[in-house]
Amino acid sequence: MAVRPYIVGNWKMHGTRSMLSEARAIDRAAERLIKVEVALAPPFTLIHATRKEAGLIGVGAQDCHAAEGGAHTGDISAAMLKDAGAGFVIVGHSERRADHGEKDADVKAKAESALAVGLSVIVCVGETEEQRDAGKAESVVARQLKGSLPTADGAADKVTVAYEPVWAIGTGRTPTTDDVSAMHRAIRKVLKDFYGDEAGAKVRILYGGSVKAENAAELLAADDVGGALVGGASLTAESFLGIIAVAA
Ligand code: G2H
Repeated sequence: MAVRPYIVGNWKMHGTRSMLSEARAIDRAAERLIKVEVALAPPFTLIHATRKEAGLIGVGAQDCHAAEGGAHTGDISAAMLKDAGAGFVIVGHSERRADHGEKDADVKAKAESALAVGLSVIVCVGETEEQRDAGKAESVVARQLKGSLPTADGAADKVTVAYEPVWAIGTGRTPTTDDVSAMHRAIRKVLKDFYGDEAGAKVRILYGGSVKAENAAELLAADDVGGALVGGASLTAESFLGIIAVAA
């Protein structure tokens, strides 16, 4: 595991203001857990309030539009996220790719837009079960990375990759440690080819997909796992802090 693991909670489409107490509790505990970098990505509606309530942890968003602004009803730009207090944005989550038809080029455009306003990005990649069964998991993920990663100057310093096998998301199923290790090694190779050896070596690679306190130790021990992107188990302070405690 990385020297200082990065544990990010993705609240997805969960959370009203009543959940701010969970963010506060996570933030208070994070003060003691200096060995772990902790962040939350609440829904857009809670970013500003979470930033105000939780001053120590990172706060980010789950998506942004690629355009700087304009006639895009219902969308949110990277600059708006920054203004609301976000420090990072997740792009290319498989739920966005599936629900909104986002392609690698869209994900890349969003990542570039986020970097342009000074946000960091978490770029998500991952294969479906069908692709894994067909022996294509690594080639699919490599293709997603090459198409989705931003290329602006200094991009590698602001990018984190999250490997989330689609079949493991919210299902309770997880890959074996060997499978995670093999994929993270493959992702590292792509990152070095893409950004150069030095810059590509520094990019953090998170694992995501049904991470909980009970399986976190095993998943975080796999090769080149720099932390976790956590969905369901980040919705309460108790379950999220259980994972953070394992990572510390
Ligand atoms: C994967 C993950 C968080 P969960 O999507 O991004 O969610 O932990 O619920 O599988």
